[in-house]
Amino acid sequence: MKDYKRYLVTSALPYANGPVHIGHLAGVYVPSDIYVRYLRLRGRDVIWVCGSDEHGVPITIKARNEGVTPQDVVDKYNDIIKRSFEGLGISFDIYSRTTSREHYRTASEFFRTLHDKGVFSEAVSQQYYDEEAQTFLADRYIMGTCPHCQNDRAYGDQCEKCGSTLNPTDLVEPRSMISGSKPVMKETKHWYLPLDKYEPKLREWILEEHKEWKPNVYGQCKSWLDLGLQPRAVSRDLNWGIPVPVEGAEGKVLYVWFDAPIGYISATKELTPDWEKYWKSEDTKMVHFIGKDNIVFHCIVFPTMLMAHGDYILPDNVPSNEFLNLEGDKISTSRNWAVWLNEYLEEMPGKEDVLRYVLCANAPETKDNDFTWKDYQARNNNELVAVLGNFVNRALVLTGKYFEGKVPECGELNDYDKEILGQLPEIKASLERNIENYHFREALKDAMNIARLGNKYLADTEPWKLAKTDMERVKTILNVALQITANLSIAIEPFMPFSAAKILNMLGCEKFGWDAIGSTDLLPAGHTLGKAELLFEKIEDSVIEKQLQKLADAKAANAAAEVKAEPQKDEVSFDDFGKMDIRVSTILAAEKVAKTKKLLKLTVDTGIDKREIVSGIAEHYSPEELVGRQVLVLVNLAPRELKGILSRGMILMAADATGKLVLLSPEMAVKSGSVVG
Ligand code: B3M
Ligand code: ZN
Repeated sequence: MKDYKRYLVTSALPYANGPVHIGHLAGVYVPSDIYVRYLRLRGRDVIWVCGSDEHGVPITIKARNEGVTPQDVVDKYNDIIKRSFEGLGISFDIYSRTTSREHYRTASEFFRTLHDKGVFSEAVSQQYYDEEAQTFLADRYIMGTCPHCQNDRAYGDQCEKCGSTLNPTDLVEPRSMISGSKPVMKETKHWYLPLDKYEPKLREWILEEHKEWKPNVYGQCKSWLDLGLQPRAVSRDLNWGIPVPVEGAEGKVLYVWFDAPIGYISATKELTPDWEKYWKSEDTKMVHFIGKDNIVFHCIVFPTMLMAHGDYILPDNVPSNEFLNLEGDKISTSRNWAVWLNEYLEEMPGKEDVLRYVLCANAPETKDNDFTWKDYQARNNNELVAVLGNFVNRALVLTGKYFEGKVPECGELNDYDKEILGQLPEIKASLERNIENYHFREALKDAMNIARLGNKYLADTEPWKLAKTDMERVKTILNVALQITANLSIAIEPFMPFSAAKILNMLGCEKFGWDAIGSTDLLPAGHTLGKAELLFEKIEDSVIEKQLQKLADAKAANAAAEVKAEPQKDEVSFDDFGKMDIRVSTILAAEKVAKTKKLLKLTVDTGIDKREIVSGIAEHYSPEELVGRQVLVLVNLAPRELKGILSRGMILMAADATGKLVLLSPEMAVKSGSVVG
């Protein structure tokens, strides 16, 4: 085992084109925060870098769709992501961003170094070009018909309907998503990282020297290596990104997956002037925390870049997690099928540690796993409230009750006391083994076992019964229970820092160091405790139902979006249309029609006259919200008798494919009777 002097921990840079969700947290950020908090507690020399990944095609597409610039998009989401990480206690030493000046400088220099060493091969290839928009088209900007399933909205790199991976040239009738025109093939030059040349070195480094890597990571690397590596383009024809810093590269930028990992280096430079000892000394342990879709970039591509550069160390481990699903379905940003961290923090205030706990306890460490709100509620109520919160609360409340909140003297420990306290060192050793090996689910169980130990101790010794007969014994029991509580405050800190801080507050003491776990004299007799408070509260069904309703609404919105608009009706002549007399009108009164669910009787000022119109909108609008509104009325529709009411005209509505009805109103108030044409 190498004797490392320091640690360099990185976490995948989240794309700044949307908030982070529980999948990102379970896969990457909660595990890495646990690991770094533990290293800090042990007094290790550790730095932890992260930041927003702000280039790439998805950001430019989001910008186009929202009619803003890519910089606007990344500024918005970099801020949302950064603040939400802080809100959950994800304690990076620096959270930077890849549009920073330092990153542009560092990434450009890195590319230039490899270029000047002759590492890259250059090649000319044919790529789709939009002559109207005067730009090459990234795969995501090309749409056409999928050759496999005939989906006419397949992208140049993937068909989202049948999941096929595509090349733009596979598409039938390709069209540019920028101008809608038919793209043409045009020559373009790019620089290629020769992964194939580094295959033997990678094979030796991974398959021989890192057999200890997680099977899901090791296996994926082996498959990639066994398939044979190909040169990979590290530049793109895009106008958003870091310009390729060599002559003849106008209009070309660094491929986002070339620039992003260098973001770890530039963030370190921004963090400390000693950055080189972390990145260039063999006695630094570098660990990359990522999700499984980033394995090839962190185990094959970025290490090749570092090897080719020559000055840098390679990662000691890349403990990637698998994916977290949500209520049995894949988390999807585009379908809004996610629990967004920024929304969670707003809607569930004070429950940061509940989410951290559940995402760690359910982490997809070796296989995909599922997050359900029912499980979230159960773990909170049955584990956090009933085990952890209950033990701490009893230790504090009983001490308050019998000893005015001061730590009682500890008498002679009996064999049972010693047996209970004797389990702490083993729990500490198991915690260390599990965290050092990235088994955070198991490590969390170890930490919770200290609370279980405390509950068992109180249940077996029943100090509340002894209080009538043997107060000296009660003193010893509660002193032991408080020492266990102090141990707990250390062990849970990496996992639930907010609760650890509350426990220290209740104990009235400062943070202990990691090695204090196992000590039975952390709280001296006579020490005054702080005020007892509940660590966790029971989560009621109504809270969960609200979250489940949010997901149901997202599903319904997706269903609506999927449903195609009705086909166009037969053509009509201009004269046909001219026969219809549509007027802006104002609703003066509205009431439900008795014995019907759908009908409202409206009294309408058409500007010509005041009349009654029966309309089938009772399930979409209440009478109150209609009075005073301006609507469009077809006034020369033949009158009809409905439920005994003579209805003279029709209120025009828009109905979407799911049957939802909305009123049509002029964009500003106009005189009733204004003609619509
Ligand atoms: N932006 C995250 C992702 O693929 C990607 C990570 C970059 S780490 C250098 O979702
Ligand atoms: Zn398809």
